[in-house]
Formats: sequence, C-alpha cells, structure tokens
Amino acid sequence: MSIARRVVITGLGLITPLGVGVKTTWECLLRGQSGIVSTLNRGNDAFSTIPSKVAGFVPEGPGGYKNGEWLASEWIEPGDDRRMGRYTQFAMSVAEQALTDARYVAETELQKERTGICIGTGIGNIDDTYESVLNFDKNGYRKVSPLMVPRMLLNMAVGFVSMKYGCKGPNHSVTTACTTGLHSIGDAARFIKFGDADVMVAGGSEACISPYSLAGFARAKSLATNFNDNPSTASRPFDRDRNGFVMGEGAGAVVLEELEHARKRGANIYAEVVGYGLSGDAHHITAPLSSGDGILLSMKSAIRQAGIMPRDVAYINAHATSTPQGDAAENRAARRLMLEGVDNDIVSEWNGSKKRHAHEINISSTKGAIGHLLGAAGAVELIFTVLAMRYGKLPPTINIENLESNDEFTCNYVPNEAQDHDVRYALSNSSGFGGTNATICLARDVM
Ligand SMILES: *[C@@H]1O[C@H](CO)[C@@H](O)[C@H](O)[C@H]1NC(C)=O
Ligand SMILES: *[C@@H]1O[C@H](CO)[C@@H](O)[C@H](O)[C@H]1NC(C)=O
Ligand SMILES: *[C@@H]1O[C@H](CO)[C@@H](O)[C@H](O)[C@H]1NC(C)=O
Ligand SMILES: *[C@@H]1O[C@H](CO)[C@@H](O)[C@H](O)[C@H]1NC(C)=O
Ligand SMILES: *[C@H]1O[C@H](CO)[C@@H](O)[C@H](O)[C@H]1NC(C)=O
Repeated sequence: MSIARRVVITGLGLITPLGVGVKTTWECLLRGQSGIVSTLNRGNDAFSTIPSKVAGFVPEGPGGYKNGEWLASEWIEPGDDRRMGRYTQFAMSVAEQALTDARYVAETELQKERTGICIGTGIGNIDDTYESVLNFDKNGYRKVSPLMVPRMLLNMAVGFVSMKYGCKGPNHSVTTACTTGLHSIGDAARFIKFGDADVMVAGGSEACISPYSLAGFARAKSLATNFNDNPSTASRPFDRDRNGFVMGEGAGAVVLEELEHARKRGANIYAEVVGYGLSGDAHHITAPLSSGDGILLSMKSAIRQAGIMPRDVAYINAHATSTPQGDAAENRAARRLMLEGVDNDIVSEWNGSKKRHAHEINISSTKGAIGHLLGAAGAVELIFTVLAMRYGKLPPTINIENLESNDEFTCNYVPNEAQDHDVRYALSNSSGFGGTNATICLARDVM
C-alpha cells in the first residue's frame, strides 16, 4: 500500500428526472428547470391515495439517449429486462456512459483484475418484491419466479455491470439509505488509494417510485404534500414554505482512477478526490441533530484530509432535501464550518480579514430541480459538483420564493438562477436515515 496514491475522476454518467445523459441534465439544471411532475394519470390509481402526489420520474421516449430520454433497449440486451430490475438497468446505463466518457476499456487480464465496481442502491426493487409477495400469498410456491432473488438483491447492479465488462477487481455494494451514492464513491476512492484497484466505476442507482414506497415515506411524514397542484414547485430547499422532500429516480456513476494511471493513458481529468469524511449522528433514526453536529463532523474530516481551510471551499452542494428540520440543520452546519473553522486551534489563529461572511458561503441544493434520488442522490450531486467546478457555474436552488426569515438563513443559496464563479475546491454532502453522513471534498486542479 502506498499512501501517496491519489484518485481522480475521469468519467461521468447521469440519469435524472431532468433527462438521460450528463449534457442534457446539466443544461436543464442551469436553466432552472424542474423534473418534478404529478403522479396522477400514470396508470396506477393507488397513487391517488397517497397525500404526496408529486415525483421526479425519468423522462422516457423512443428518441432515447440522443433526446435525453430513457429507452431501456439502448443499454441492455434483449431479455435482460426480465432479469434486471429498473435500478439495475439505470446502473448499466450510467456505468456505460461513464466508461465511454473516460474512454477506458479494461482489455488485458491484469487490467480486468485491477478494475472494480462499487454501485449501491438505498431501496432496490421494492415494487417487484411487493408483487412477488402478493403472488406468493395468493398462488403459492409454484408462482414464485426463479428470478425473484436476483431481482431483489441490492448488489445485483454491481454483479451485472462487472459481468458485462469482465471487471474482476473489488465487487462491492454500499447501502446507507440516502448517503449510499456518496459512500459508494468515497469507499471506491479508498480502494484505489489502498491499492486494491487502479480503476473503479462507482455510484448509486434508485428507481422505487411506487404507491407502496411513497406510502411509507408519507407515513413517516417526510414528503411534500402542499404542492400537489403545482408539482414543479414542490421541492423547495431553504424556502420558508418547504414541507418535505419529493421522491425522484435516477442514477449517477463516475470512473475513479489512480492519478498516474490516468496520466499515463492521457485521460481527461475532471477533478481530484482530496477528502472524504464519514460520520454518524448517534441521535435518531430519521431526525437530524438540530445543531448540525453530524454533518459538520463529516465536512470537517473531509476538509482536514484535503489539507485546505474552510474558506478555500467556494461551493457546497448541500444534501438539503426540502424538509423543515434537515435543511435548517445543514444550514447551521455549513455556517459553523465556514464561520468557525475546522479546529479550535485554527479558529484562534484565524485572521479576522480571512474569515468569510455568511453571505459569501455558496451553498445550493439541486434537489429543488430533481427531488430526492435517495440512494442515487449522493452520486448524482457529486457529479453536479464536478460540473460546477469544470464550467465555473454554480447550479441554482430553484423554488426559493421566500427564504426562511430566521437570521440564520443568510448564505448565498444561488436562488433560482445559476451564478458564474470560479471554483477550485468544493464539497458535496449526503446524509441518510439511520443518522449517517458523508462529505467528499473535490479539487478542480490536480497539483
Ligand atoms: C460480483 O458480484 C455479483 C453479485 O454477487 C456476482 O453475480 C458477480 O459474478 C461478481 N462479479 C465478479 C467479477 O466476481
Ligand atoms: C447525518 O444524517 C442524519 C440523517 O439525515 C442527520 O439527521 C444528521 O444531522 C447527520 N449527521 C451529521 C453529523 O451531519
Ligand atoms: C461565492 O460566489 C461568489 C460569486 O458568485 C464569489 O464572489 C464568492 O467569493 C464565493 N464565495 C466563496 C467562499 O468562494
Ligand atoms: C492577522 O492580521 C494582522 C494584521 O491584519 C497581522 O499582523 C497578523 O500577523 C495576522 N495573523 C495571522 C495569524 O495571520
Ligand atoms: C455539507 O456541507 C455543508 C458545507 O460545509 C455543510 O454545511 C452541511 O452541513 C453538509 N451537509 C451534510 C449533509 O453533510
């Protein structure tokens, strides 16, 4: 193991409610579009029984990828749709997009052994499981499909992707609720750092919009219910009237590569993963610590590892899901990080003039546009953070009509319109039920 191994991002793949493909999604995001629509009239009457009637579905259409639409037959072999749940199909697509973008193919036996996959999902194929249980209950043993188990397992996306490309390196799947995508990328970066692999395809995928899963989140009082008549305004992080998150589906994957490996083959390097922090709240199964202590810990460790100061962070892609408590806790954590610093000793050395004012903290939540992609959120949002650095554009938080009047909400939330800003260092955050958190710190320039 060599501690000096560094990890860079060389390929990206995205599927979101704004479209299929990195380019389509990014353009719609910068224009301030919303991918949130009504769940009514989607051929399932049970949606009308749920108090929250909005969700972010991936747009589908015969035009496929070139139109930014989902067309399964472009990504998977005929017949594989029977073996693969929808989240696995999404994972196949983003893995292919990311590898194509990276122009990387593992050809030799050694390359295959040094290439791994780490793709997670928070919920998996809950709808299939639901149907299968009903069928078993009604019709008994003979009606249980032999494909039920492979369609249900949460690591099947990894299995199928590794088989397609013959990758024999680490074959791993993380599931930590809504932190899944970010943990997958962070853990995969560690595999490379530690010498277990030279290349990893890593990310998260989720496709669980169904009346049953919405019912569960609605019963937990997590979902937005006040905007059923105006779906595109339902997800509104940091806005005074936010009242819960909007479920979305999609996937994100990146190609991570050891720096010298990437340089040797002349790869296009988007950014370096310079810090990865993980923490737990040890507080409550669904509610965040209102102080934001948990998120703060993970941000601090990411920044410490990166060897930078909080003031160097030009942009934070927030986890903020549009829930009253969660957004407030994260906002508090961001302010504490940027205004107080990482360690007490650093704070005391801190020079007043170098300190940031709250309004200079740039923190936006792209969930306003796409909703909450649960296990895919961390991966998708990390990719948005990479693109923000690459193009010098901060993606907006849409639907901010009235900021919380509370005097803590004084950061720059990039309201409604993208802003131009040179970003050398950025953070991407995720947290999840169970009180789990992660932050990845990215550097644009590889020095
Ligand atoms: C990776 O794991 C999956 C699921 O356990 C398995 O089906 C697949 O064969 C594994 N791939 C490799 C290359 O070992
Ligand atoms: C971790 O995530 C949980 C769940 O969203 C959140 O309540 C908590 O504040 C986070 N913890 C930290 C340390 O950020
Ligand atoms: C936030 O962005 C603005 C411009 O959009 C910039 O002037 C400011 O320096 C940024 N803040 C930080 C901490 O970099
Ligand atoms: C803080 O700023 C003052 C003057 O602005 C300067 O004299 C001092 O050296 C600075 N301290 C540190 C630790 O940078
Ligand atoms: C993400 O980072 C920001 C900025 O430092 C921080 O305020 C926020 O609490 C973090 N969120 C999570 C979920 O870790």
